Amino acid sequence: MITTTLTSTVYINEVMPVAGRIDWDKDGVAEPGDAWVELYNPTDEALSLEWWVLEVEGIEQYGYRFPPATVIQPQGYLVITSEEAELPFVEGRLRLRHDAVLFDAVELLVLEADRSLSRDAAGEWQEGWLPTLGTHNLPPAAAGRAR
Ligand SMILES: [Ca+2]
Ligand SMILES: [Ca+2]
Repeated sequence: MITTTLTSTVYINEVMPVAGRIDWDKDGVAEPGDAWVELYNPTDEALSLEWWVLEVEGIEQYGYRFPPATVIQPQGYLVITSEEAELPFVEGRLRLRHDAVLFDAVELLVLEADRSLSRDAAGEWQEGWLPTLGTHNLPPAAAGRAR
C-alpha cells in the first residue's frame, strides 16, 4: 500500500471498495454500486469541486468529473458511490485531481465486503476499521466506546 502525504486541501479519507449486504446509499437495494469513496475538506472554507476529477488508473483509465455545483463544506465530507461515479473501487490507483494537479491518491485493495480503508489522524491508511460513511474515521476501540 502506498501512503501519500495529506494535503492542505480536499483529500481521500476513506474507501469502501466492495459492497455486500449493506445498502450504503439507502436506495432500497444492496448492490455492488453501493461501494463508496469519502472525501474530506480539512479547511475552514467551503470548496467547489467543479472541474475536479476522481479517477482510477489501472488497466484502463476511468474518470468521473464532479458536477459543476459540487461543494464540500468546511470540515465536511462528500461521499461518492461507485454507481454515481461509474467507477470500480477495487483495483488500480484511485486519484483525486484538479486539472493536471494531483491532490491525492491511494492504491485500491480488494477487502472483505462492507469493510473500508480509513485514514487515521496521521494520514496513514488503516484496514480493519469500521466503515464510517460521511463521518470521521474511528479506530475500532473508539468505535466500540461510541456505541
Ligand atoms: Ca443501494
Ligand atoms: Ca469516514
